[in-house]
Amino acid sequence: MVSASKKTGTKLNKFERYKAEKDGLAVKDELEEMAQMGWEAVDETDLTQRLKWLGIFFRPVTPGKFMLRLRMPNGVLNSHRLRVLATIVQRYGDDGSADITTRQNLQLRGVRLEDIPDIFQRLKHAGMTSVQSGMDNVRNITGSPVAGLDANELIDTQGLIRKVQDMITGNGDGNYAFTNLPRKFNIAIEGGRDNSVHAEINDIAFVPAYREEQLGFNVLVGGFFSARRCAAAIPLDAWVPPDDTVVDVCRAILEVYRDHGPRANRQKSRLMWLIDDWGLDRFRSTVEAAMGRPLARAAATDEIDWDKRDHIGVHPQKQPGLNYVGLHVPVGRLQADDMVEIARLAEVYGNGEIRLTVEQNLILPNIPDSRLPVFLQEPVLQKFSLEPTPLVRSLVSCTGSRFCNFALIETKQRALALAQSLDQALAVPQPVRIHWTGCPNSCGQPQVADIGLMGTKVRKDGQAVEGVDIYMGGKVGKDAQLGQCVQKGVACEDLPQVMQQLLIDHFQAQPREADNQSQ
Ligand code: SRM
Ligand code: SF4
Repeated sequence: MVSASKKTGTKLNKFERYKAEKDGLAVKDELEEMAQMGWEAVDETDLTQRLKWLGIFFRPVTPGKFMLRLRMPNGVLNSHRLRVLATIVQRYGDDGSADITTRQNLQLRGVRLEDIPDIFQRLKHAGMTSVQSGMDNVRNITGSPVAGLDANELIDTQGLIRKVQDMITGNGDGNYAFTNLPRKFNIAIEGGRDNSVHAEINDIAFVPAYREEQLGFNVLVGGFFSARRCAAAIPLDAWVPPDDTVVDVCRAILEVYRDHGPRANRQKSRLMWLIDDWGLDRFRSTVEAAMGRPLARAAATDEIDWDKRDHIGVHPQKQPGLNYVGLHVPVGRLQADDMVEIARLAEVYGNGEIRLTVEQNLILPNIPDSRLPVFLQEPVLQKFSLEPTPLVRSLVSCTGSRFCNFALIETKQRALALAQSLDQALAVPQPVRIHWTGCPNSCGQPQVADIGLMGTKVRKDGQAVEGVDIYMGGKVGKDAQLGQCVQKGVACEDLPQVMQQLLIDHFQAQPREADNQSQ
């Protein structure tokens, strides 16, 4: 591997400098010591930056109470794992909780550094890892949450996604080959027809496509969101069969990005900036050289031809007599008791499996028809509904100011309260996907929403108050496209009226009073 400055021939920014001084992954060997000395005594760069290589995030908003970001390849977990995670957060009382993320992953809250060595032992015994889940690493790899269950699926991606994760993370122990990328990196592998993964917003995405009657994947590259620029992924003009070639392509692209990606300016370091600089032909041929063999040209069309589903409610599986049931988890937040209860439901009614979705909800698969009537009476379904109201149903929200120091506004609580009150005020004929994000980093993906709300500060009556920029026009599933900013600087306290009008004007919503009068 070449050093970062030699790779680019440019002056290193402060992130590149500290990575060059000591690789982030190296803190793995210092964890016991850090746990013993206490977080206040840990070197500042190790504390606030390098620990993220292990998925441990110092939260300036709640010092001493860390966030632990896991990896959940394809969003798949099971009751045993969920219980292990519940017992971890349980010990932190009111501070302990978990969030389902927009990359169908889990983040634990309230974690203390002194407990990390023990927590990591437990994760390892349960076959889980949090390694390389933050900073300049490859994030959780997403796939269809109904992989292996959906009768209309084309390719079951679960095995491939695990293999790609194992390649990148050294089977979960950490892999120095990919711990110093120029920036974060996202990979998605879609096996269904509805683009459940938002392929277009990933640095690499595989989407199903037939080439010469063989089923495989077309490859897209360079999609990303950042405060400075948002770009949809573009075709690499490559097709791969659904086998180890997928792993090889990921490895080759990561090597090319690692060795040649721009590192001078963090705002211009994502993969698309390299592709812009080189042009697609040079990028593609360098990837081929890294693979040591040519790539097949892309199939003319892909098989993404469905609108996106949200998976909420009861759905028959391809296995006769079995169903998957999507539970709505309001803004993705789970308490320890919820996690224990969900693990119990998965075992009593299903086969112990649990899936997570990029809409921050969860799915319990493999529930036989015969057990459905009793399952549907379970009290916890009052909280995690199978029939949420239309605006609550499709709500997504990033972490916001409660835990994230980048946040310009509080998101999750506000998002839920507003959706609930709008659902009461309006009859909305179909779900409207509303995504909240607390700052321009776009973790809550406002650009894929029907209505996206991005946190900002606005001036109202001479005061700086919390507000949003409004995005509209995001289309998901077939012919996905990114939404655009349509209105800037709306104060949050004015949002109920503004949103009400948008829903009436663009989504056929009717005020409930009028609704009642017409009956
Ligand atoms: Fe994100 C940074 C949360 C998905 C773009 N993101 C952060 C940090 C780590 C900032 C920090 O240190 O506080 C946030 C942690 C807050 C916390 O305590 O939870 C954070 N991002 C999240 C999550 C949890 C949002 C959620 O509530 O679901 C998502 C975790 C996914 C996961 O499991 O790994 C999350 N972040 C995303 C996405 C969406 C996606 O991947 O589909 C994006 C936009 C897509 C992309 O990256 O291209 C996203 N996050 C960012 C960025 C801007 C990246 C850039 O190139 O500029 C940052 C800031 C950065 O990296 O400098 C960021
Ligand atoms: Fe934090 Fe901003 Fe990401 Fe929300 S969008 S989690 S506020 S970095």
